[in-house]
Amino acid sequence: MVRIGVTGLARAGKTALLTSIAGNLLELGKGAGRGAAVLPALRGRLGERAITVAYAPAGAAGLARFPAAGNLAALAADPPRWPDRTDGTSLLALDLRIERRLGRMKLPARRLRLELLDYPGEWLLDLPLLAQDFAGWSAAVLRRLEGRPEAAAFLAFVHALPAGAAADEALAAAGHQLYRACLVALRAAGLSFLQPGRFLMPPPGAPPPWIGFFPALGTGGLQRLLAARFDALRDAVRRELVDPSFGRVDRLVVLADILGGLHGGAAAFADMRAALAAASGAINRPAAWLAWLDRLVPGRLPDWVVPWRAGPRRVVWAATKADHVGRQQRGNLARLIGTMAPAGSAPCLHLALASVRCTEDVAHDLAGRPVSAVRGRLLGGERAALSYPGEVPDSPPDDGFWRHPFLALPEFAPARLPAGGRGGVPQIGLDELLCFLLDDVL
Ligand SMILES: Nc1nc2c(ncn2[C@@H]2O[C@H](COP(=O)(O)OP(=O)(O)O)[C@@H](O)[C@H]2O)c(=O)[nH]1
Ligand SMILES: [Mg+2]
Repeated sequence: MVRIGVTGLARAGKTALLTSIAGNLLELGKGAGRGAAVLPALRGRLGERAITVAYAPAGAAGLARFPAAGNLAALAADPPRWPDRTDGTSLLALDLRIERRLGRMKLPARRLRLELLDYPGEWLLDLPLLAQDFAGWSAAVLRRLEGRPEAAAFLAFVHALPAGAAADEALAAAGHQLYRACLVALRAAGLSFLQPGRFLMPPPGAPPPWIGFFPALGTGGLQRLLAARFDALRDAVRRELVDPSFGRVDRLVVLADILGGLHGGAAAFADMRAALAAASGAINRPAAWLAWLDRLVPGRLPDWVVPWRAGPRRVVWAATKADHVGRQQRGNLARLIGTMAPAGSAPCLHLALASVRCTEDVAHDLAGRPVSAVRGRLLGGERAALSYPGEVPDSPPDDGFWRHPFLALPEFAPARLPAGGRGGVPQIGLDELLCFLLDDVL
């Protein structure tokens, strides 16, 4: 079994990616002639070996099933529609059967269960908490909030707290409400580095006992109460990482709408950059402190630390919705995410991805010079529109860039599926992504 976690900052395109993976793999499995144009690199990797792909029977994992068939029907509709928006976690499970041969002799087929877990992006930003203590985390958060209008009410509350305030449930609850409201407002303003992510996307079921805290810098009983709850949240995050239905992800795909961040302006982009840096730090250095513990008590560490100590075996950082820019710009986009989320020790791929490609590349004449633009149908219309949002920088841009802000990113509608669906879901980069993720098991 291969278990791939798919996560990303909000609205980054997780549903689109899982849907496109299902659509293209199912089409690839329909065999020669049909799926010839689908995922050519993966097809090449398989060589002469035939492959069949089917949805795996439900019920195995006790997780909601990803609605792949319904989503694919939306893309195949006339006119095509984007799949419905969903929150929460779900699992896409596919059974692959890959022919095996020894020379000319056929061996029993290889069976491979592929599980893709739609992991809330908000929770990704809770991983860095594992390496922080409450005081350090609070100081960092309060620094980030300083000067943001959305945080004014919460900051006023925190600054008015006496340093030695005693443990008081009403105070903790009031502060928590204000902090949560502040996170919601910041998310609405387009920011993504919002911690704890579980305040915005709580786990299913009754509110957990750790929920009532907020970042604060005191010395008294209240501070100790808040810190204890922060520690309880970290324990919950740790437990989840090894939950049999939820954790034990051995490959990870992290999606980020970098183009959206560029479009959002200097502050939104800086926030996205900080969020990616924190996430990649947590993924790449799963636990320097565990390596240290390891030396102290070799072979004695409890089971839960093992997968996390190892970290994911393969990591992909993908800049999504890359069909908003022309081919030349997509190279820069992949390099840009590479500088924002550097590789760790595990094999790592940075790429520009469009899970559901909505546009075609066209050369556009800009003041007598050809630039690489794209053309696609706008959402809610029949009209094809041309778009040239500007140059994508290949590293985080300096002040000069923000003086000529990145132009609008139109919302495109999905294109009609080529060859009545027999060409799979049009995409950019998906073939490369799957080859990389599955390279060692194919
Ligand atoms: N042009 C384009 N838009 C995309 C693509 N993937 C996602 N989107 C847009 O982003 C929206 C959110 O994507 P979704 O997959 O629902 O994001 P999620 O919240 O991470 O699951 C979609 O409704 C589309 O409008 C893509 O490959 N190309
Ligand atoms: Mg989704």
